Amino acid sequence: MNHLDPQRHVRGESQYLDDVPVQQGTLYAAVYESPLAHGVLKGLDLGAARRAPGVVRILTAADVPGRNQIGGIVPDEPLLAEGHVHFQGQPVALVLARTERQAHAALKLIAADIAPLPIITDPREAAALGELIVPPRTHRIGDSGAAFAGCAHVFEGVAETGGQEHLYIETQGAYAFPTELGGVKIISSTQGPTAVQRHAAVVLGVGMHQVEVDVTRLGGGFGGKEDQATPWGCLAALGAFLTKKPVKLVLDRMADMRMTGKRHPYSSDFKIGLSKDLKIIAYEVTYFQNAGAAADLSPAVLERTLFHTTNAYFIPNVTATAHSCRTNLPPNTAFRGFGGPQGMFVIEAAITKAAEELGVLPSEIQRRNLLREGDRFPYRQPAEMCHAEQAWDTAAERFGLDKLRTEITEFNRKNQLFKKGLAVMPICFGISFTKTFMNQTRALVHIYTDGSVGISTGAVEMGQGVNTKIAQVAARTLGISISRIKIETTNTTRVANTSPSAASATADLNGKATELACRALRERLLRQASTEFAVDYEGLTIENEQVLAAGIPAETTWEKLVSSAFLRRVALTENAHYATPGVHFDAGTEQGHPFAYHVYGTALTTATVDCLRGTYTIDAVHIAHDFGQSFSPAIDRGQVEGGAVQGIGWMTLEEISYNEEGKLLSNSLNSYKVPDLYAVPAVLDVHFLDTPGHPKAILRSKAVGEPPLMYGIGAYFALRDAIRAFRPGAALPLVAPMTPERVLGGLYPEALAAHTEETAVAA
Ligand code: LUZ
Ligand code: MOS
Repeated sequence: MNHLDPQRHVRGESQYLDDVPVQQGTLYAAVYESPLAHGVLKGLDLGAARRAPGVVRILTAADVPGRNQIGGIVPDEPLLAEGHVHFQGQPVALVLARTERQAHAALKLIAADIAPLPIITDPREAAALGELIVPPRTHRIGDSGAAFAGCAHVFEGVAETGGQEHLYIETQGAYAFPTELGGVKIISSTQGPTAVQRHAAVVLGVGMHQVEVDVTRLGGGFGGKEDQATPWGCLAALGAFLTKKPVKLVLDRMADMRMTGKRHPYSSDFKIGLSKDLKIIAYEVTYFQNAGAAADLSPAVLERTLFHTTNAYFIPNVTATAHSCRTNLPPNTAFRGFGGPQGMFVIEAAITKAAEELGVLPSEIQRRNLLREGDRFPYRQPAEMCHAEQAWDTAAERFGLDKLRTEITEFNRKNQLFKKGLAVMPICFGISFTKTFMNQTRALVHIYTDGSVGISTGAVEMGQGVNTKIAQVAARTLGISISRIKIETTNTTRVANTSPSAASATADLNGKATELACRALRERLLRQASTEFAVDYEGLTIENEQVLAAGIPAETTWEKLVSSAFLRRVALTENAHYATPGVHFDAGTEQGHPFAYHVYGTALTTATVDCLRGTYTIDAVHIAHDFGQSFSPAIDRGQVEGGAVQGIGWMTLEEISYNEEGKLLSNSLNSYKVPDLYAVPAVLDVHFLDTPGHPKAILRSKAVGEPPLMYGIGAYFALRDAIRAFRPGAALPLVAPMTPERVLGGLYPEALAAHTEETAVAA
């Protein structure tokens, strides 16, 4: 089964937000952003902009009829700035004009009077000043303090990871229409239609039933539209509500990069203790998350960091404390992995540091400490149907870990100016929203009288192929061809109170709801047939659109079954509710069973560094991945390949840079590098592990969205390994991304230090 969409994409037939035919009278919106990262907003001069050609109206916080508040977890985020500004790029005013060009031209005529306040961009500095978004949280198992005393080896260090720009190909935007009873309909490029609906209702001061949100598909999300599609949806809705005209708001690329939050950078302290035989006995870690200027999803991201503190390892004594630190940057947000990758980088950094100090291979420590069946995570859930060792051993054998290592050693012995490196990256990722209540959804299935089927769920298609998977689930369950099935737009009036399409759980949740609805319909149709033909219900099935059983006429097709059921007034619509069973978590004790299951895998990464230039290639990534029983192997393979490359980008090329004023320097694709065709490893091997899947995964096919991103962490450590082949024994900082500059600094620390000094003197 191939993804249903790509042919339409390539022909230009797929409808994105910007392809929606424009209605007559549409006004175009543009956002006036705070030019300063922190200050008191004393005044706003809108006079000249109001008089500019085409400008119809300019909206500020004072125009909000309901509450000027879009904070989700913490109500700390105004839709439009009020009293203070907290980051550069914060929306302050909305210009509505007859054309997009006129709206943007008017922005230049607006002046804000802002009394500057001190700017914080560093999370540790924020923490020292008590600027925390929520109180710190600690996950604890065993007694790490006491355990260190009994350790043969103890190492400490600092690890840092940078942000990451989502770079969805379709930028943020929304198109809102006034509706007749004083409500709005919003076409939104969002992963969370209900989030847009809920916040728009608050902002407009109306009930949620007055706000309809509709999503056809997104040109990428990656977490960037889980929460941060909301401001643009609400702003367009506000414009439409107040002017009674359709309002369209689409961010251009640079505005999107400036105004939206990114993956959270983290700075962390770690301490790791090992026994003589390299068992990890104790681990302590303190995370400082750079949350930006408002909570957004940061507390949930922080929580997932804690859940992934020990990655795929069993550690009996752990103390992990996490701080969400308020800084004057755009609020950072969900990004594929959702804090998990940040936590996993630190344990890998700790293991690598320990290995380097002890003169052993990191893989010796890694392999010896992998999770086994029944081992408890620090949050007490046991590892069940655990494939950590199987994934590692399969990768090692199938892809020849020992041989790779020998080849690399041999290469490095023969070459002075090029060095190769290798890293093994095991992953373990928990599947479910960590907020238990979010693990629910619904599917609404209509069978039409001609036998065609329309399905609505809470799932948003963003390129990940969820619509294809849902159609497959329905086709299998009903016994019909996939060509009869249409997956409808995601719409809040058809399926209400949905969670965002996120947490890798979308196909599981919405697939299960679809399966339940289709089972109920199939049962109803077959009961009807059993009555009609006086045959035993138990013996009936539908296969290839044929109703099969002794005593059933051969011409009893799906279409006949449906039309005769309709004539006998059998309901052809079903609405099913699915809530993941067995998940729970107590944030008070920090214990429970938050995940339906875990996904495992192992990647072997090799890289070559040009030791004159600091440039490098990631040569090969060999992955053994736990898909369970994949029923869409083409889609699933694509998710693993794309995830791995996105992870490599985060760990190597992609460097978000703000200056001390909180101004984004990496503000375009000239200054922000993402993996392109040339950065993709020449070899990207994905092996499907032979695992049974999990009953809580849809048709036992495991969630595949986020876990593979963390294979990219291997690229960082492979590069580090290559640098240390050039400079044996080098003590390198554990700071990501490993850009060519950092590689050069690792190869020639004295030269780089001298150069930095010279530049400083020259400046
Ligand atoms: N979103 C969320 C997520 O709200 N909760 C989660 O646990 C999560 N995990 C991954 C990605 N998005
Ligand atoms: Mo996501 S980080 O699952 O929106």
